[in-house]
Amino acid sequence: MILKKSDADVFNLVQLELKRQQNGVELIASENFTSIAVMEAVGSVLTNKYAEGYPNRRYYGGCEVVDQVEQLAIDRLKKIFPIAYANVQPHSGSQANAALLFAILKPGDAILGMDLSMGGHLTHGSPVNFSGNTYRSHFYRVDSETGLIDYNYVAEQAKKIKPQVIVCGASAYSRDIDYIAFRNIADSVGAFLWADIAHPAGLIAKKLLNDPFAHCHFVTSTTHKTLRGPRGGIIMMGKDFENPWGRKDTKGKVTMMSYILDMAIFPGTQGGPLEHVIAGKAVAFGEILTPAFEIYAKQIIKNAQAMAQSFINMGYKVVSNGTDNHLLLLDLRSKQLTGKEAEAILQKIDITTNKNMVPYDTQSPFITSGIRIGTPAITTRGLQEKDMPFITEKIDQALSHHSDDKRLEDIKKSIHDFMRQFPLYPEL
Ligand code: DSN
Repeated sequence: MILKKSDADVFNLVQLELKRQQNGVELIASENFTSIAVMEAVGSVLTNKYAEGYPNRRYYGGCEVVDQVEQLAIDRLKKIFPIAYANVQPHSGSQANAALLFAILKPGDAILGMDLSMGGHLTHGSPVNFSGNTYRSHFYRVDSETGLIDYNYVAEQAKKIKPQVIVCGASAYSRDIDYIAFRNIADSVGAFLWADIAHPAGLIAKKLLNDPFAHCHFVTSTTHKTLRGPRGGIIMMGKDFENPWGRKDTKGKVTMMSYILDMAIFPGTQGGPLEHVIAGKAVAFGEILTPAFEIYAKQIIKNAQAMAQSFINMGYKVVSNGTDNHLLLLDLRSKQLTGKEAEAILQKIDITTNKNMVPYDTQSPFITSGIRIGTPAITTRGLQEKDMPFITEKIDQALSHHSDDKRLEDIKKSIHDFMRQFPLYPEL
């Protein structure tokens, strides 16, 4: 309550956002509700500390406590995933990806990633992002009928382009990824294989999806999506290995990739690590190591599958006809609505989604023909499969009667009543 007295403006805005999160249905696939313990760590005195460098090799004095914080985060992450190396300093997923590319490519080298319009991510080579500006980017696609990654096309493109790195991982792909197929393709052209697991990391943590670590040279992730931690990024390797370019350290010894990656984060692309956020990551990683998180992760998938089925039963087109993970993509072309319109209509009933391109979309990224829907946040609130039809029916009612403001208002009230059964942050 100190904030309330010292800065009523900011305090009131925080309260408004709390109410928004409590009243509504959060279906943005990349969002979640982190625990109060995580938020306490992020809001702690650790924010005051500079700690450029790494545990026990810093450029500042007074790091004896933050060294332990950062080491704890690394050690816990190594218990979650089968990894030999972890860097917990990236400020975000994009920073993690930027540092990785900075470490392994030279400007002008080629990347082969999933097209943004097919579900890929900006940092996987989009021309409007550093990854597409600095490197030569090429893209693979999904099959127009099945909505699944077209692995034959990936292989053809790889042969043609001879990329230095192939990226697997997406921000709007509802199916599991065949890392073995990707590794075979990467090996056939001598490319590194990088998995960006930002979206499904929490499901991979509990072995509910294929394991990327055994097959990919590098794995990056955010920490705030299905991992349910604070906003941030991480870089990992299943196995460390000697850098193939023969780069040497200051003593003339050929360095391992772990050294190259560490250097790419600091001093390569970041300054002081956010030790308060790293403490939040450590707390979240501790939560992931509990049996309760396994139940949570399984429920995320059950909810997404129940939701996809419910939409299909109501006549909606779900890309790839379902989901293996935490998200689904609704193709609204048969409903004569754009993604932009649908997002705005659902906002009126306090259901938050985001407009998203669907494969082979003819609309621009700002308009789109679909919406992306994810279940990590509503699952944190305690919703289960039996609750999914309530949500999907409200979405259908709103989209079908979007010009009827009175009806939208009634739907919104029923949503607020429904969500009161699933309290969020009652302590706040
Ligand atoms: N912006 C994130 C998402 O919504 O998927 C990815 O960075």
